[in-house]
Amino acid sequence: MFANTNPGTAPVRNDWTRDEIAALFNLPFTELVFRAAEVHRTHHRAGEVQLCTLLSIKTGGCPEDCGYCSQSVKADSGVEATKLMEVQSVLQSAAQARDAGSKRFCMGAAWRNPKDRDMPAIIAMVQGVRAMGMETCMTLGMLTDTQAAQLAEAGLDYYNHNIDTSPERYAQVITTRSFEDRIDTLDRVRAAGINVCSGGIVGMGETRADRVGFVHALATLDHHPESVPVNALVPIKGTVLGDMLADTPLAKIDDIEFVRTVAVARITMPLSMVRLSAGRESMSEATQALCFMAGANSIFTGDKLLTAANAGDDADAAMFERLGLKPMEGEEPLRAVKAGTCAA
Ligand code: SAM
Ligand code: DTB
Ligand code: SF4
Repeated sequence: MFANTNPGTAPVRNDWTRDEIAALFNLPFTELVFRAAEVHRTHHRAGEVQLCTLLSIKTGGCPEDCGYCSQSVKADSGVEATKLMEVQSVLQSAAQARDAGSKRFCMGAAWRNPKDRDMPAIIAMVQGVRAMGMETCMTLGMLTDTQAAQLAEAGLDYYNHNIDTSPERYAQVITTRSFEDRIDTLDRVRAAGINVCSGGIVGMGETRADRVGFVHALATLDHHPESVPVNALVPIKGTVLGDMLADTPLAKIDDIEFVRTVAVARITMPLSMVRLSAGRESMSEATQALCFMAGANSIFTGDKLLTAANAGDDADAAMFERLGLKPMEGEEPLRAVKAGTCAA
């Protein structure tokens, strides 16, 4: 499988086997990061990282039981449930994000699925944020075909819907929906012509084989997600997984294994944006630097994610300065084609 040593002419593959992905994970660390960096440089401007901002437009009270999430009604996390924000307040936050240098605005709602009565406000948010010149992303739970079409019509750039972990482990993390439900929504989003954003969480006490299965599930989709967030679990007190990690600290994933996951995502999905998402607040700059070397090219800025703390703009500006990184102006600049052979 490694016969083609020129990543510039390597085809974008959707036929990865689990053995091949496991072999990537098993490479000596520096070799793995080197290969990922080669792929990264071939398809992206490696010194640039996209700045994105997250906003929770509807927080808490979610009927789903995702074991990592502070917003589930099953979690005793102290997060209070709110109503859907007013469109104007969302647009105000978006304008602040744009003024702070963000190029992408991601809006998240703690829903199993949006209700049809919510759609006019959601559509107005997408249109308003787009009109500010930022890329838009929404994550609202499961969608019907009609809702996906409405979001496409509104001009939504990306829909985020994570597979979160391997198909085998899914039911241990979430019981109120299935892995297949997740794939069905991704198919609807794709069919509606919206870019797909799908990734997951590393560090939930899963095995290496689960991380292989997680990347495999994404890298064997007919079209790779254009955007792949890799979150490090933020252990939140009162959630099943947050409490489990507090009791068994040895289950915490080590930084090198996290970087390996980023690198394998980069190699197997060469054209995708790989987003270093949640968990940076407790990550050293050295680990983040390794993630950027291994192909991550997006971060969430600001001091809050949806409910959890984030690194903060000052810390990020200082890190960019120290590492010589530049904020990305336009997205995916070297991406020539979306599928098929990519001779960059
Ligand atoms: N309700 C929608 C859904 O589940 O698709 C959207 C919001 S949900 C909070 C978006 C994603 O955030 C989840 O799929 C998960 O990957 C990530 N996430 C949530 N809580 C997290 C945590 N404590 N640590 C890391 N990632 C987390
Ligand atoms: C994603 O994969 N990570 C973001 C975004 N998509 C919506 C969310 C991270 C949430 C972290 C936990 C919290 O803030 O509650
Ligand atoms: Fe609800 Fe999304 Fe949190 Fe799951 S991850 S509990 S669906 S908000």
